Amino acid sequence: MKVFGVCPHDCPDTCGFITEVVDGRAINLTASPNHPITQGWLCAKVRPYLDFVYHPDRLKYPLKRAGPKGSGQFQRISWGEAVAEIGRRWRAIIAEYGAEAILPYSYSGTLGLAQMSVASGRFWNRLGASQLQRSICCAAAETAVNATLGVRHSQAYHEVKQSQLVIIWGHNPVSAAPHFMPHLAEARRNGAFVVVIDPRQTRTAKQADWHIAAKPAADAALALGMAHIILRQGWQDEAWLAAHTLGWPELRARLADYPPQRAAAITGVAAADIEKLAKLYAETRPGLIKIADGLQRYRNGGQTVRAILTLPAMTGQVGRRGGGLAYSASGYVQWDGEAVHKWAECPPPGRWVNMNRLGAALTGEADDPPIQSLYVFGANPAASSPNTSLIEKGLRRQDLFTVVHELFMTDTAVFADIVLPATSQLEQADLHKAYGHTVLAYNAPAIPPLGEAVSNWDVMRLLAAEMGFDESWLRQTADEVIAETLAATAVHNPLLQAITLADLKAKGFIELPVKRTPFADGRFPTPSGKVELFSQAMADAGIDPLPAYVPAPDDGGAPDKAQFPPDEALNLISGAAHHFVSSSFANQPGLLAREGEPFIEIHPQDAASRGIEQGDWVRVANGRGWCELKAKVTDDVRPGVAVSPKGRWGRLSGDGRHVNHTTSDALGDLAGQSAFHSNLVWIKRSEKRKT
Ligand SMILES: Nc1nc2c(c(=O)[nH]1)N[C@H]1C(S)=C(S)[C@@H](COP(=O)(O)OP(=O)(O)OC[C@H]3O[C@@H](n4cnc5c(=O)[nH]c(N)nc54)[C@H](O)[C@@H]3O)O[C@H]1N2
Ligand SMILES: Nc1nc2c(c(=O)[nH]1)N[C@H]1C(S)=C(S)[C@@H](COP(=O)(O)OP(=O)(O)OC[C@H]3O[C@@H](n4cnc5c(=O)[nH]c(N)nc54)[C@H](O)[C@@H]3O)O[C@H]1N2
Ligand code: SF4
Ligand SMILES: [Mo]
Repeated sequence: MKVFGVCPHDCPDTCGFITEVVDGRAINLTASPNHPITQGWLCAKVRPYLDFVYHPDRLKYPLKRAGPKGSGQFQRISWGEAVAEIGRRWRAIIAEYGAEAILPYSYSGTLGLAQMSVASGRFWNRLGASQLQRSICCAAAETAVNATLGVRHSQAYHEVKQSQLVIIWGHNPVSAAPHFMPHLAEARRNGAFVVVIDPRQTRTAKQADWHIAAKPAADAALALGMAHIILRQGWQDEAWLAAHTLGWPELRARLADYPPQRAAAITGVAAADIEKLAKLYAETRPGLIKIADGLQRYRNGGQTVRAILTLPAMTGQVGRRGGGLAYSASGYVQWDGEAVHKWAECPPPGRWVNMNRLGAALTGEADDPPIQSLYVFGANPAASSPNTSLIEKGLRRQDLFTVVHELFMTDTAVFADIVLPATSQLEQADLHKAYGHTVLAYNAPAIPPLGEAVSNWDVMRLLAAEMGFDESWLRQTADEVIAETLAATAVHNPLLQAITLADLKAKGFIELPVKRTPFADGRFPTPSGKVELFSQAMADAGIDPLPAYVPAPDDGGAPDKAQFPPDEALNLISGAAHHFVSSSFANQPGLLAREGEPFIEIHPQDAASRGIEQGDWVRVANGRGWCELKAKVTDDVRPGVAVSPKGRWGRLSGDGRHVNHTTSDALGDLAGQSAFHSNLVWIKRSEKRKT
């Protein structure tokens, strides 16, 4: 038997795959040959997917804690016992503190409609739990793009072949969006010039015609410096600006603040190079600027994205084939909010907890009421969320009742009072839209659940029954949830109007009939109907309505200075690892072997001044915490910058720690965005660990 499936992981490519099943066991998993994005190949992470599904460490039964929190001592219990215990504890918490003392925490283990979106919505609203502000990844960029263009629409990957210039700005598609790369290669063969702007010489930068290693968090100054030059030279498209933008006169005045010398001082890019880049961008049409989310994980990330958007607007390239901005396609389909959350039937009581502040929230910041129970699924905050030391402190609280629903005994699950076993994508049904493209795809269950694993949505149904909730929308199967949401969304979204669940099941995937070039009609769903260079909505919210460069400080402070050499701090960037997806897969032996030991890249100058040699174990520390990593001395990073990819599990590292013990839980400038890379660290050779 062959079964159509969809990769559920947090990746814009949302690939199609086919599982071959014999006697209830998956024996082969291959790329969908005719999926328009996947085109017959899977990335290095998901090719060995059956090793992940059948990993001997898969959790197969519910567990109850049988030792101190975090000790990893558990005993097996039945599902009946687990659900009854959760109900008993929650009823007591609700009686004493109210349901808002319960916090659900989920994010990107799967991106499916039923198993993530609806499983994070309906039951929790019915319960009246605290709302989670889901801002760990892309909140600032989404808010910035929506405020400026009105919606997140992007051309298809293959349309890059129309571009003569491609600026990949703070994005590493070789690792993070691999199916874009063959199209970029073809664009280059057609003569396109490719620029990568990144403080690190990434795998993507190594393939570019020009790599510009700007300082971290300085991109707004680079973009506004380029805009200043374009204006000075009169290269802007005044007619387009007059017809299609709001706030050009105000922005024009603002650009006086960004002469090339100032932009050069902020960015560390020579003024001559900024001049050259501005000229290249203004003269090479069409020119595509492709961004993702890495470059906005700073305290100034929202303004950074607003500043970059001035460039396609000034040159009149928004809506031009092969030009404009490629960010995200997530705006084409927004699942009907009512079907997902049932907000009208169960209005949320109103307390929001920012997911980036989990440690702070658990240790007192959320005090009305205090959080007495945490329910984690599809997320691994003790590995992936910022300021892990504080999260661990919260998870150790004796009076916190923690439930973790997982496939593996993660850094988070090890702190749970109750662990519930989760199905993998091969064992559950779901519907997937993508944030990188517009193919909608259905994932059919291919094999029965391993052991007693249960899917996220099916656990919500069990918990609803335990809590005595009898709404029909808490009893539906995943397929019924999908059919209802699809139909409710189609009422207001013409792209879905002809599509049914039956079609999706029969075909596996359906390409949505989107227009080839976004904004080609010159219409923007902003309040003014124009590209909002000036945003009144932002002004009303007390935010600078014009793009600006604002510094992105880290006030986390230094570690005990007496123990560290007196050098300057380095700015530590912790973006995507090539062989993991966040912390997912970072326990797979084959992928761990390919990624190598947990490392930190530092520039030879910075290594020399600290007496650090190639391969030394180093201690990386600041006021929030520390971890030990192996030094890779390399000029792939600029002086003053260090790089250590995200995703490692403390449980699998010699020191029990990882890079998020150092990262900041301060919030960015828009929408409560995470600021992982606004992270100053001090580094010295490890006294304990030798190579
Ligand atoms: N292999 C792999 N793929 C992934 C993921 C993964 O963990 N591994 N994660 C997935 C997720 S959750 C997401 S959100 C996406 C993210 O996709 P991307 O945004 O492409 O990934 P990142 O590596 O976070 O960031 C991209 C680049 O931004 C650079 N950068 C950091 N700071 C700055 C800066 O100040 N200026 C500029 N110009 N560049 C900067 C980093 O060095 C990095 O190379 O990828 C998804 N895909
Ligand atoms: N230092 C640093 N940290 C970062 C970032 C960074 O740039 N730097 N980027 C951040 C970003 S962009 C993101 S999106 C977050 C992601 O952070 P998270 O959303 O926490 O993602 P993961 O760490 O991959 O953890 C997902 C967990 O879900 C589990 N899982 C998978 N499928 C299912 C399922 O169907 N059901 C259940 N119950 N569990 C499932 C997996 O086993 C895995 O343990 O990480 C952030 N962390
Ligand atoms: S992680 Fe991305 S590239 Fe790899 S199979 Fe999944 S969707 Fe495709
Ligand atoms: Mo993300």
